[in-house]
Amino acid sequence: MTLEDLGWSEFFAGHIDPYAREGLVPARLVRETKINYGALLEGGREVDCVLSGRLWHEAATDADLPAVGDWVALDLGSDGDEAVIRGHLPRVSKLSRKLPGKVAAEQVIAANVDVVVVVTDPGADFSPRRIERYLMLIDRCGAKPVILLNKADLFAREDCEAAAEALREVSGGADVRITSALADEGLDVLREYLQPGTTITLVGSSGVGKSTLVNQLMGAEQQDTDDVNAVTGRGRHTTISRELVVLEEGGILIDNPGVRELQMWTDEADLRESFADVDELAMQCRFRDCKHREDAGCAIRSAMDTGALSPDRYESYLNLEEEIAELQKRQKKRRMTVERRAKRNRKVKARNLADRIDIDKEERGEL
Ligand SMILES: Nc1nc2c(ncn2[C@@H]2O[C@H](COP(=O)(O)OP(=O)(O)OP(=O)(O)O)[C@@H](O)[C@H]2O)c(=O)[nH]1
Ligand SMILES: [Mg+2]
Ligand SMILES: [Zn+2]
Repeated sequence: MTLEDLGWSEFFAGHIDPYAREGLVPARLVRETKINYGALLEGGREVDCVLSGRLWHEAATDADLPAVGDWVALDLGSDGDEAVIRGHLPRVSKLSRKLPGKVAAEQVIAANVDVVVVVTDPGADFSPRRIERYLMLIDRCGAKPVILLNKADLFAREDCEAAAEALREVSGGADVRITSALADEGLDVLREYLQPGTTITLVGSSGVGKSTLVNQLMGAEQQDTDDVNAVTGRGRHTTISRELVVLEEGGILIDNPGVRELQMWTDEADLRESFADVDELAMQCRFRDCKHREDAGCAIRSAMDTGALSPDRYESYLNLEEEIAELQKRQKKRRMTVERRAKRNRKVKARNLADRIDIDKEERGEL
């Protein structure tokens, strides 16, 4: 297995020299747990490794820490030593989202990905609005989006087609395909994208079949799926960590745990940009403060009447306004918390300093 098979390119080669001179070797992160990482070396050997204290301290935010898909410079040490990540090569792309919860922090789902496959089904998971949010994340990442409506074997053909049609309305030209991971139907689209050195990551709700798709493409049971879990009775969330696998025929797949709470790591400008066409319409409304609900002379609603704007997209647009407000509130709160903390730290430091002076005075017998 060459470095190129693992996704290495001229871009990364352009950053490795200073590390190579120190005897460090390039490796791609394939696994990430709370305590360590797994990395693939040229030739295909996988090693456990830990992050150097220095890299940890240098990372200003969690998003700066190495993630699955990243290229790193490894210190293999001598036999028996745990390998240490001493360098983190720049990324060509990163798929990230906001962390669950109310803290405005970014989480990198996968680094250096070329294609992001969003998996859903025509049943309970189906939600064009959620797909729209995924597409926004992917758009920021710079990767190519592909949408799969999986589990086609469980639904009538016309229901699958109708669902696919509804997704095509919001997909902005991205490939929307109907698949059955179980029956190995429609997976050719992924095989097409799986060229040697190309990295594909799969995202989507838990249970939609991401790991089953990976297994099919690998031609072997490698990733844990729901069935395994049914035996251990540990609920539906089967994939616990992000895992990168290299296929024998070429191509790289990153499986992900189901995203339960997809939140956008984005700002108002991004949100607005993704709805530029609707904004354009809004400027043609008769009233400048048009709420696009009951108001007379609303260009957005008349565009819906003529079918130029789909009701779903309108609904998303209305909800996104609320979401922007929410986002701003959270960001403001975070700013205030950070400021409060900084103030408290300054106070503590000042108090410690005062104590220190008192102790010094005491020692000198001045108090
Ligand atoms: N009928 C049918 N079942 C499927 C299909 N794909 C996956 N499944 C089943 O759906 C269940 C969940 O599949 P997984 O592959 O574990 O789902 P996942 O998306 O990896 O889920 P998480 O790892 O929890 O995010 C398993 O029981 C699969 O056998 C399909 O195309 N058709
Ligand atoms: Mg899984
Ligand atoms: Zn209007």
